[in-house]
Amino acid sequence: MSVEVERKFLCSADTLKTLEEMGAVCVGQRQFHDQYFDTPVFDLTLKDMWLRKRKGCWELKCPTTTVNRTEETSGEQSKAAALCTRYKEITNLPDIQQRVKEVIKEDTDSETAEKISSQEDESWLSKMNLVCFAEFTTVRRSFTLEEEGVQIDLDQADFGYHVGEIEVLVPEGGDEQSALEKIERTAQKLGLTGHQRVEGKMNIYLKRNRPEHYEKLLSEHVL
Ligand code: V4E
Repeated sequence: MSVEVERKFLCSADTLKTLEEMGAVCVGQRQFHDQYFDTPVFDLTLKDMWLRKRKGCWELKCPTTTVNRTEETSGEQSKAAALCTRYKEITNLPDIQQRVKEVIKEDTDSETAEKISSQEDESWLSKMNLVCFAEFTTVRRSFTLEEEGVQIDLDQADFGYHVGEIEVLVPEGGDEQSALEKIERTAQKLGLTGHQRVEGKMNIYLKRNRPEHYEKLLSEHVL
């Protein structure tokens, strides 16, 4: 299970030119449709857990338990870290079902719980009371900056939001501080100056389409 360390940024008219000038290599363009699931009372997203189906595969993003080691972190470093998100990504379906079951266990009777891990069809969704709350299509152009080992994605969502992200995948137990430093150097090369977190596609989607869900996550400081 890897940890995805990521910083989002707003694209400008110069972004493509800057990527080329800094030696980023375009590794392709792809399109994918995401469907996100939660219970009607937001059990997963209130815990900052994001269950989605993308290209027929299930993925669960969960917060990491890693804490910043302040004695090793300067003020500038922690400011840079605050602009980044870190999530574990689980892609094995039985592990996803197990994790989800733990979170919503109060709502799941034991008979259902036993059956969950053997479900190969999608009936596990209704058994756990999971419904789709967001779906959208993204066109993504991806670039790599080989000397840093970072990926830069430029996303265009079908509801009219354009956002970039600098991403480093850290294997379990790997060096997250070094990932943050790579992201910071890449951000400087891209000329990013903002000191505020840039909103992701989901923030914008929920704000526009699911205001009640958005307000709840905002009031609980998830978003
Ligand atoms: C983690 C998360 C969500 C799940 C989607 O994550 P995101 O990285 O925004 O989507 P995407 O399509 O770029 O996924 P990838 O292809 O990189 O795996 S939805 C909301 N969150 C939480 C979150 C947050 N609190 N703040 C920011 C800036 N982003 C995400």
